[in-house]
Amino acid sequence: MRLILLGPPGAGKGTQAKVLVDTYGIPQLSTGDILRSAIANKTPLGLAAKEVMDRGDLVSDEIVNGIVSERLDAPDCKAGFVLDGFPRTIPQAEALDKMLVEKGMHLNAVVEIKAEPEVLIARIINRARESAAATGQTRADDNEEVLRNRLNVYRDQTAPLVEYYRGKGLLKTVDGMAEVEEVTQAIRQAVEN
Ligand code: B4P
Repeated sequence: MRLILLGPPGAGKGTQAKVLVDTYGIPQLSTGDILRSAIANKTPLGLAAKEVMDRGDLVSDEIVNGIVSERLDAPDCKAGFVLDGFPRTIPQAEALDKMLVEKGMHLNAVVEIKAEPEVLIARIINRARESAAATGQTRADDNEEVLRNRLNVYRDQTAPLVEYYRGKGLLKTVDGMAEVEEVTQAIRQAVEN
């Protein structure tokens, strides 16, 4: 099973990817998690990405494409994967198409998780509150001002991927505003049909 989860910030890509890992026994490839881990470890990649991510902008296609290409070569990706947060631009999608051909792989489905902006804002604010209460820390990009920029970036740079994948006959759309379990069921139904 080779899947892409597409959707605005807070739609539940990360939440659902973790469930799909257990359901299908495939790894989650989250570019957001990989970049945050590089920032935490203060690697050169992390130093380059931090300022961009803190503003809610996108890290360069070149950097992210390199990360994904390398990750797809790992043995655990042979049987499949769920891409969470990649691709996020048309050039990233085109680069992914090329990588998959070179690696002899193909996608089974691209799942768009849809949710309204008010719901997304409420979820992210809630995540920030819960994280602050539990650990005393929040993601630098989990505040309302940066989130509004992330939503604009999604509309301008990522939303065009919906038509890109519809054109390839791969697109499945699910309602991301339902309960987590219901969204999981909808995704399973969409990709298994
Ligand atoms: P990401 O890490 O991808 O994260 P995200 O946009 O916050 O979203 P996600 O949809 O995963 O939300 P989640 O499940 O956690 O990106 C962060 C940044 O990294 C980007 O802004 C960019 O700078 C950089 N980046 C990443 N990939 C890149 C790329 N390819 N190119 C360039 N830059 C890149 O859900 C959010 C909250 O909602 C959680 O608290 C969750 O519990 C809750 N929730 C989820 N589903 C719910 C439901 N059904 N009901 C109620 N609550 C729900």
